[in-house]
Amino acid sequence: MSYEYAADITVIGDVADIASRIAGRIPPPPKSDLIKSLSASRLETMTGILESMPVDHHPRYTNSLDFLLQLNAHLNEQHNIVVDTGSHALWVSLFLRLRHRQRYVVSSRLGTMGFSLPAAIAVQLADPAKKTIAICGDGGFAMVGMELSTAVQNRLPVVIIVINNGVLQNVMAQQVVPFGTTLQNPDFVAFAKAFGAEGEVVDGETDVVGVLERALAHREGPFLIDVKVSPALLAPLNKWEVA
Ligand SMILES: Cc1ncc(C[n+]2csc(CCOP(=O)(O)OP(=O)(O)O)c2C)c(N)n1
Ligand SMILES: [Mg+2]
Repeated sequence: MSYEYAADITVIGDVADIASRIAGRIPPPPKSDLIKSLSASRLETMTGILESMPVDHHPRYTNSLDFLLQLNAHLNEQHNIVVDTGSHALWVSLFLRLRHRQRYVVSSRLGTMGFSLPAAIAVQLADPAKKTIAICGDGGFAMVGMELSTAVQNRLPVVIIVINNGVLQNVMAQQVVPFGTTLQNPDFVAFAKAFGAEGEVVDGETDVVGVLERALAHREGPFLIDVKVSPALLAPLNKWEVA
């Protein structure tokens, strides 16, 4: 409460309960010029991103946008989604389409790297009828990868999507001279298999749909997808931060 800004009125309780009680008392906000300009600038930004995306596909890499567009087509109301912290989270917040009232769990302003795998384990335990999808960076996954052990022991069918760009990109993009932000990663699929989980790589030559179908159909335990992304592909908002 009042973590960053002092609140005039503080209400503590269940969000659904509070929101439903005050919903009828608040007049709908006027479509102010500010809101209109924000939606216009969002559209402009997204169009700019789409137009600037490289169209030639690199055999070693896919890109976050291509992958998310395919993922969108496979997610439905049977999936809960957990997102980590880093530039991959910017791609997700812009391009993952939530159309089915899926639960979407983030650490939000806390910005906790390594959040998504343990959180996905908790969500999977709390809502076992659905499948939990964790989306994380290679840096964040490396912080908590040992948690795969818990997921395997409990046969939790979580899907862990590691957006693997070989860098701590969210930090690197803000450095004038890159320092301490490149990662020498293990083979994440071999790592997952060492725990008894399943795993597959997605690069520029992979049949992404095939991998997604196998991952989403897998019921016996965790399935890790190692999505190889170029370290040079900047996330959409980084350019604003360094400007
Ligand atoms: C526990 C923790 N340590 C450090 C940070 C600062 N931080 C924010 S994003 C980031 C890099 C994330 O790298 P990665 O997980 O590979 O995601 P990418 O930005 O490459 O998509 C860092 C170090 C943080 N948010 N949380
Ligand atoms: Mg990374």
